[in-house]
Amino acid sequence: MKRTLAALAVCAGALLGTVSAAQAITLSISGSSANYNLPNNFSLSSETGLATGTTVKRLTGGGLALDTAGWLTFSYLGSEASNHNEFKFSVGGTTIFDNTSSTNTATTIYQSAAGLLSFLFKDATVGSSISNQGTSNVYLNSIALFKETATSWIILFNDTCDCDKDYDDLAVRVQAYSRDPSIPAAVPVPGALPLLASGLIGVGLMARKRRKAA
Ligand SMILES: [Ca+2]
Ligand SMILES: [Ca+2]
Repeated sequence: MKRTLAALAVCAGALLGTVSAAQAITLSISGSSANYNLPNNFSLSSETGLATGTTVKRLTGGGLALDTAGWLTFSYLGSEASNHNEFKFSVGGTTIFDNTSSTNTATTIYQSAAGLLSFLFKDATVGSSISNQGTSNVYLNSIALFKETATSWIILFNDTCDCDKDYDDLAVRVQAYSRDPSIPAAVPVPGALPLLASGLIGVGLMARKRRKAA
């Protein structure tokens, strides 16, 4: 009986291992940032779930980083700005969101290496830009981050207009996945069934052997 329980424990452990291994990925700030309370004129509360007084992390040399290679989705949340602002992924690359465009509703998926994410905000009105980890200790043309969960962050941009520090000039949600979220997941338990079945067959054979020996 002890052997039977041990064999079943091995099978159960293998099943749990299959499930937890697929979930290990996190986004976090690498390097320095400073607490910043969103001001009274922050105007994307309903779009972001953030409000006046919410403490965000203003980047002061740090950046948002993935702990392991994976997939990212970016979602447009909104923009309150008179300037023309853009959000790009892979620095200098494709514009994903543009606050003068009406087609910012799609969520886009990108594969990313581990380490700092390669995103960029551009204030196209004045031609300035700021990349992840590119922010110095100033408010203009800078980025602030808010952690929703270990895999979901809101990225806030304050553009180059020297008129406020509202961090609502373009807002994006980034979410991390250990696998491509556009491909339907293989259900982990049926996938591990052959392992469980072979364990149970082994247990059955051992019981039969013992019966024969008795
Ligand atoms: Ca602003
Ligand atoms: Ca604004």
